[in-house]
Amino acid sequence: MGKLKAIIFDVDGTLAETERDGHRLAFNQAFSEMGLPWQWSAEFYGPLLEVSGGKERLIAYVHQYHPQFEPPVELEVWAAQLHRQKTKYYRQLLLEGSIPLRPGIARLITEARREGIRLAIATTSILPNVMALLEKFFHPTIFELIAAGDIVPQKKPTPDIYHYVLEQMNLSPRECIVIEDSQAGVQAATQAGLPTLVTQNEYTQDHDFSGAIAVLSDLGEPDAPFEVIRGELGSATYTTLETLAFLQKQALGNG
Ligand code: XBP
Ligand code: MG
Repeated sequence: MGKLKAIIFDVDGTLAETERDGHRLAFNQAFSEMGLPWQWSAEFYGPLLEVSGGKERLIAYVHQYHPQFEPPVELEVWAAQLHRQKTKYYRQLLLEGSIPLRPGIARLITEARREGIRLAIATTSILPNVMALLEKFFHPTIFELIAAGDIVPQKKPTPDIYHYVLEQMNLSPRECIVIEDSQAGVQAATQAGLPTLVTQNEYTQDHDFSGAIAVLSDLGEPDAPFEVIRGELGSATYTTLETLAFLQKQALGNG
């Protein structure tokens, strides 16, 4: 036991910069459509990400910034309606092709497939949004399991989604590595006992990643090396399966 058998990927902020250029803009479009004068700037959106899940984030925003707001129906019902419109806009943005994959993602997934490593997704985004991204860039069947949104009762930072993936795929945490971009994601994965590599981004660079094995700027490419924020990566300058196995071994040694 301990050989690397599976990679579990977070989606938003990890596979692509979907938050700033996708979810945020889609919310703004939905606000306009509903005649609301609310618009989230890229800067304002950062702290809102502390709440995982689009519906949950919207409700938290209303409570904090518009406590007097009186929706025509119960707040949860109204938020679900607005979120459905937001989903429509988000999918459009992805299909238009304005959001690329982050460095190294496509290369690593190709290598993993070639070597028979099992692949899974663990995200708080709802399934239609995840599928829009996966369908654009991959054949979604390359992911053995896509665990998304409301499939578990509680979203990250609780470990529920990772427990679900391990159970469904009959894997031990020691056989996997997780790639995440946020503190909530690291907390969720590490509470499930999973070794976790972080590729941070502009929204998460100040997060506390203390449970992670290593923190990188991104996965890197042969001609565009990653920056090591924290961790022991040997002589690697971009992430390969060998790098992941090296990191996983470190995590098992410490665990
Ligand atoms: C990130 C999230 C999501 C998205 C919005 O998820 O917190 O809530 O911002 O998604 P992860 P929905 O990093 O786990 O992929 O609107 O689809 O809920
Ligand atoms: Mg994320």
